[in-house]
Amino acid sequence: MPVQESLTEEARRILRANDRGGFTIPTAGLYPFQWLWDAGFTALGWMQFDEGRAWQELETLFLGQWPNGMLPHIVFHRPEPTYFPGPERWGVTRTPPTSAITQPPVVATFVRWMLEQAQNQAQAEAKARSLYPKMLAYHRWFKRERDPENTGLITVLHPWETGADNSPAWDEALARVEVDPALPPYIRRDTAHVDPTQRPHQSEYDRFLTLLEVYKRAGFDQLRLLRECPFRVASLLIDCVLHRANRDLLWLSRRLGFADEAEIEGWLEASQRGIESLWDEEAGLYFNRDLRSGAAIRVGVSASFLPLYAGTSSPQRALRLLRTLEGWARQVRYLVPSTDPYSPRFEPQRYWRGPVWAVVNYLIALGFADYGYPEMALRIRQDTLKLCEMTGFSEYFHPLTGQGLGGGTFSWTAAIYLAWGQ
Ligand code: 2M8
Repeated sequence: MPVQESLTEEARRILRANDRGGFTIPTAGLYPFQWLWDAGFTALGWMQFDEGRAWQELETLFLGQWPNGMLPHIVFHRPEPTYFPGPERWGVTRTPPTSAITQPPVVATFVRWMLEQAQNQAQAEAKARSLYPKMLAYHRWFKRERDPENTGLITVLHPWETGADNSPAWDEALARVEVDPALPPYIRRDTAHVDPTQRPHQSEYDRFLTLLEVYKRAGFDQLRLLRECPFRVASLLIDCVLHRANRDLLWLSRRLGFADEAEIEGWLEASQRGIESLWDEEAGLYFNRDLRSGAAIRVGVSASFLPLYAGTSSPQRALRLLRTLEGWARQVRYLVPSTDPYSPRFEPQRYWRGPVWAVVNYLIALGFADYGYPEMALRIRQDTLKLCEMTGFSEYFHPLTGQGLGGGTFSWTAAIYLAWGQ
């Protein structure tokens, strides 16, 4: 399916309109700052028509990196009143202000791709070389502060870190977070921009905000939070994206002449083991894990297919995943719904509980292509492009009707259209 010229132009226009001078906001009003994994996808979009601007997106993102290596999920480059919680509520006294949690670490993988596809190789190599130590510090932080016992799985401390904020996978773990009776009052901003039926419930927001108070009380001490934080899960989105990012960091280390191979290979051995321990033979899927109870979270989500993107699956497991997704395809019109459409928790229009996300589709399709299933990869690509063509560059889409949901003129959706159209 060829992409439409006019829509390619429209997608570029969206990135330009959302450009705030060196960083791209996801969409005006609803998300007026720079988000970590959005910046990664957006850089891929910029790469298709302005390479210098693409590299700048990542350089700007790393301005928010903490001295301990952590790359925060939001960088508040400049004040904006339309989003909550902003920098005051996070209470991180750094310049630029940031949040205190991370997000799926897509960057090293995308830097590799950008280097591979750059027209301007000299620029790309110089940029990749200067980003490399920062990415290494970030990945070391994951290992040191979120998997100090080398279990092979990263401990995630907030649903926001997974990128899939209100996924049904987090329901029980989040329900165990007791809402802080002294939670400072707050006014949500998201529901002023988007129909509340497409956003998380208030009970979830109270817990999201309670977790911020927990971090502040712990002085953001990660090792202490690993013991004390009431929300602790292993997330396929984080573990699979990090595994692939470490493969690509290893590639970059060799390509650019750094000498970190042994260290990165050690991480990969552990995460290979960790991710494969999340397989469920009966369901034919990978499940997230509740790290407080140790139990599998037995609800299928789009991230359940990401071990293909990570590259940790065996061919047998890959085939089971294919069959599972073929089953889902009989229930919905557009792939890939963010929650198993057979699950009673499937809600086709509520944020991460059912709708289709172009960025996740991109990763899943790559995984199927890598494992020798180009038809499924093509189907996912075609569905994604069709959704954009039918209803525009929305934040997410209804898997049955194709209706565009959430915020409009959305950077990462436009970026995927550009990256996938080439
Ligand atoms: C959503 O998350 C933010 C919090 O980080 C929010 O709802 O306020 C998620 O979809 C996340 O994955 C995404 O990065 C962010 C910006 O697009 O929005």
